[in-house]
Amino acid sequence: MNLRVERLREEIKREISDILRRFKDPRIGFVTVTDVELSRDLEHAKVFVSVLGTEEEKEETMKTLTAATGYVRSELGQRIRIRRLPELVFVYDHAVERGVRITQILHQLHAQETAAPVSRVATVAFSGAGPAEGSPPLSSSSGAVVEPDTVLPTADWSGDFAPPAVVLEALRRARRPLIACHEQPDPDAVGSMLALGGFLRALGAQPTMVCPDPLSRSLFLLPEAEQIVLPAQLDPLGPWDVGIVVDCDPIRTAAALPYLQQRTQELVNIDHHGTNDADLVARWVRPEAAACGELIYAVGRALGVPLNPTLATQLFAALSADTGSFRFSNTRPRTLRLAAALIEAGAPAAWVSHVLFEEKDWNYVRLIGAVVDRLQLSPDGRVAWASLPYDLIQQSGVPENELDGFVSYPRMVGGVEVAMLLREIQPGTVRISLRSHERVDVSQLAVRLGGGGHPRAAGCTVAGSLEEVERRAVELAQAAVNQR
Ligand SMILES: [Mn+2]
Repeated sequence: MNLRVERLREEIKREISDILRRFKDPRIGFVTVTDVELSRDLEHAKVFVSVLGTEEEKEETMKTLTAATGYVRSELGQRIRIRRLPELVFVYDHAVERGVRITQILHQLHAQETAAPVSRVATVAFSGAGPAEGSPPLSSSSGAVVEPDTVLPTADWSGDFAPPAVVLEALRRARRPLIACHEQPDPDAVGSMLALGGFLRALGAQPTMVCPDPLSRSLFLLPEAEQIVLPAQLDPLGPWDVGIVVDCDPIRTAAALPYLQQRTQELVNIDHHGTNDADLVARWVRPEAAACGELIYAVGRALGVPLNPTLATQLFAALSADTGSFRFSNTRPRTLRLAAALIEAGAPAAWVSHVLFEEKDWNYVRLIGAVVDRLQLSPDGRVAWASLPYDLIQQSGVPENELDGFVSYPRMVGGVEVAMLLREIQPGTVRISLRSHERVDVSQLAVRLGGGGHPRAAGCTVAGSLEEVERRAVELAQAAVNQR
């Protein structure tokens, strides 16, 4: 991190501490700002806080802080001279609490004058002998109870996915891996990238994670997301040995691809898109996987790395996003078993669902109105779409990387087989999100338009005016529906 950013981070931390100290709201308990993390584009800042008090007091304080975010930011704006102040988000710092708890356990042990060593919490291995489901929580011989949220059942439920040896060998060899995902990242891409980075770090590697586009606010909230860099920030961080592409064809990392090709000795590709036909030696593509995160989990397991709440949260976000919160047809029994295991390992399911899928900002909710207003339906009622012109998107204030979700409105219409959201991301360039209900393979539609994806969810970016591209996409979709 450069000096200017480091200084800004320190300044934000100091000023927010001071603003909170002067805060006279009785619902705010004893708050300490423990850390501040800035996103690489300086658009967002995570403000980590710890709160002294009961669970209820902590919860109340966090709610109040969240409600006061706008006020704190405007106060901050008066104290810090910067062209654009990052958006703030308050995050409860569990790490501090865990640290306190470990200290307490150590104190207890000391008081008992026990010489038995305490193993650090959060290290229950994936495989090998572990507690059977339903067994009592792990406890050390001295009686210190290991946090129950770190226990992972070791039933052999993910046996369907075994990474090929060539992939595992490349990952084990990697000392300085460079991990990349696709443009317009989604939670599966980011969660997969972060978890893989965590697994490799546990093996002693120093991974760099790069995303071609900035993260949305909700993605930035995922643990460790602040470590992800933009392609323009890569140079001083190299060199690397192994390049790893997750959740996409290497071509889809367009902006980062030259780095991967030029600066790494070998390329590994882990993906679940059926349209991924990259010609690589170390390639593992399993379209049956609901999310790339499912494959990354299998990688971690095969590498023998212990799971912890951070990894579980990243993987849960991946799984949850690509299954539409476990509602889409790719939700299989094994998907839910993996989700259950991740929750047991510490993934906060309700929080992930809330920040990733429910909570939207004011501009976003207002744009829903415009999207619904622009819904169109084919005469036979099987194709529904909405087209968003460039000016509308600009005026809405909603970042392009958050628009994909609006495809759920045409998809909602009963009887519709193919749903599309078209948006003009630049004059003359249209991005399309495609969804199908149960028969049409929209990944094939996307391929014909120069994109790719899954049978039920795909996307592409097409050159042309919004009207032209709309006409072509609707024609293709209608033809695909008629064929069935
Ligand atoms: Mn995916």
